[in-house]
Amino acid sequence: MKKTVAMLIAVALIFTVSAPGFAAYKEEYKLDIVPSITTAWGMGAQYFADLVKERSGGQINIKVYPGSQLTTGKQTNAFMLVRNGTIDFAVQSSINYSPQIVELNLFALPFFIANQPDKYAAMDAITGGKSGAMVVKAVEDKGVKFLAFGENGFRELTNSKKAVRSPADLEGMKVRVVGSPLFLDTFRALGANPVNMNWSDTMAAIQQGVVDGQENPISTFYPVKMHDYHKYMTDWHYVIDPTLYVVNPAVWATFNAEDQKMIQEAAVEAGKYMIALARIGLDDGTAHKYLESIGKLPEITDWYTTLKNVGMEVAILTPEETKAFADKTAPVVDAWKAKIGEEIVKTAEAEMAAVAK
Ligand code: X2X
Repeated sequence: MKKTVAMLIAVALIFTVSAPGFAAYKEEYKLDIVPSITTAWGMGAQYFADLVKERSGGQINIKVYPGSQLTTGKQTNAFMLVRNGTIDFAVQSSINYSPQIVELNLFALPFFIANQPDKYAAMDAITGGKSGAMVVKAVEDKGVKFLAFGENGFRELTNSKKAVRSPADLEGMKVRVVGSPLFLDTFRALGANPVNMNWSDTMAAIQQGVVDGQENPISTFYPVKMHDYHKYMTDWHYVIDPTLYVVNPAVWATFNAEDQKMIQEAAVEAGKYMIALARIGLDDGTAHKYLESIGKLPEITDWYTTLKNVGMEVAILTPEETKAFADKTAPVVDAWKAKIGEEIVKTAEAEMAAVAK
C-alpha cells in the first residue's frame, strides 16, 4: 500500500513538474514586423526565431510575419495587439509603439542623439543606461514583456525632387511619415507638408507621386528599391529608431524558467546582430568587425558606394547645415521633452555627455 502511494505521488510529481514545459507550447508563435525579411530588421527577427528553434530542439517555433500582416497594415496598433495576445512576439520599432508609450519618443527627438560627437556611442549609452531602463519600465508598465533592444537605424531623408540641404529646400515638400504625432510636428516645423501613412501603403504612394519624400534607415529603404523613385538622399541622421524585442506576458508565463532564460538570451544575441546590420558601413567599423567575428557579414557592407552605384545623390551635411535643421526643430524638442518626462530626458543627456569625446 505504502509503495503504491509513493509511486502515485512520484508519478503525479513527474507530471506536475514536466507538464508546463510540454503542454504550454503552441504549434506556432506569431512574431510581428513591419518591413520585409530582407531588411536588417527582418534579418534580426528571423535570427531570433532561428536561435530559439535551434536551442529548444525544434520545440518552440516562432514564425516571423513581415509586412505588418498581423496588424493588417496598421503598424501603430501593433502595441495593443501584442498586449492583448493577438500577437505573441514582436520586433517592433519604437516609433510604432510611441503613440501608446510616450517615453519612446525620446529616440525620435530631432537632432537630440544625432548631434552628439559619436551618435552610436550616445545611443548605446542610453539603451545600456538608466534612461534606457526607464523607457523599458514604461513599456513593461503598459503590459508587454521586454526582451532586448535591436535597431532599425538612424533615419535619412529621401525625395524625388531635389537635393535637400536646408529647411528652405524642404519648403512645402510632401513627405510621408509614420502616424506618430512627433513626426508631424517635426516636419511641420521644418516647413514641409508631412502626410502620415503606413509603411505598407508607402511604396505605392511614392510610385504614384502622391508623396515626394520619406524618411527611413538606409537598410530599410534600399531593399524596396527606393532609389528607383528617389534620386536624392539627405544624410542628416535626425532621429534613431531602436527596435524592441517583446513578448505578450501571458505567453511568457507559459515558458518554464529555463526556456525563458534561453529566449531572453536569444533576443539579446539577435538584437546585437540586428544593431550591427543597421550600422555596418555607417559607423567607425565596429559593426563590420562584429559581423565578421560571428561569420555573418551581409552582402552589402558599404552603403555610400552602393547608393552611388544605383544613382542616388547623397547630400552629406556640414555641421552648419545640420544646425540650420536643428534650430528649426528646437521648439519641437522643447515641447516634447516635457511630454516624454524631464527626468528621462535629463538622464539621457547626462549619459550621452559621459561618453562624448
Ligand atoms: O514605417 C516606417 O517608416 C518604418 C518601416 O520604418 C517603421 O515601421 C517605423
